[in-house]
Amino acid sequence: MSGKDTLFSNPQENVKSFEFDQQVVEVFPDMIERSVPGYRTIIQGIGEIAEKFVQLDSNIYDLGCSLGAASFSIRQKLQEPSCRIIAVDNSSAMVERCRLIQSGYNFAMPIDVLEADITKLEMQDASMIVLNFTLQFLPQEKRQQLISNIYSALKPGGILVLSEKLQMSEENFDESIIDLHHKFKKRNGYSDMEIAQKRAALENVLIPDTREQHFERFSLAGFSQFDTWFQHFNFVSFLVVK
Ligand code: GEK
Repeated sequence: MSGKDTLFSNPQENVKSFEFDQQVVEVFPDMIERSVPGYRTIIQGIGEIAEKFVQLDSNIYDLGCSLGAASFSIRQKLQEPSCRIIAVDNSSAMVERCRLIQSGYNFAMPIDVLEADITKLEMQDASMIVLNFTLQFLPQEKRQQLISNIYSALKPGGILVLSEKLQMSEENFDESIIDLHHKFKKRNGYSDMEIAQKRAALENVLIPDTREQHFERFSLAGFSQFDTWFQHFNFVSFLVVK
């Protein structure tokens, strides 16, 4: 059903800003797998983390769900009919395909796929909230409010899993890690031109924060327990407990 990502394989005179549109939906699984180091491990880990932390009679939110890979992993590990997964994305193309994919499986745990802006979403009674490579696409000034909303929506002992591309605090070090990431993409079949054009398309669209910025946001929201559970180059996932 999904194809190979060749979206940036031809030279473009003016590279347009990246959007999660129908073209991206068609190649999304290949794109994310070849671009994000550790993506598959993180998706699997999200299921394993759910098994440990999800509470009975609670909601699980997958914010910026794309095609629902994280929701799918949770549902595979946790067949709990008293819980409900709410998968949310504001791209109608993503939501439509996500609904199609998820409807093909018959799991005990119900899933609602919503087309909505996660910065305006009302959440409650949650024991797990996933932001898997989504926060980095929000305007920076909206990020604290979302993390604080997540804190309020979580039950005591509930968790946030936040995966992000990181910016290293020190400039030279950041450049070295970015170079390692680009070599990772090259090994996965992307050409130098594809890597450069994708980088240009993501400029001002994907804005990474430093680890310190993330930790400060968690503290400001009220969280006192958080740490990195996964990192590969500048791609990281944090486990944050209320
Ligand atoms: C995965 N989590 O495969 N409201 C709702 N959705 C949004 C918003 C917003 N304000 N802004 C961006 N998105 C997925 C991968 S992709 C990451 C997440 C990537 C959505 C956007 O439409 C896209 O589907 C998703 O966030 C980011 O586990 O492609 O690098």
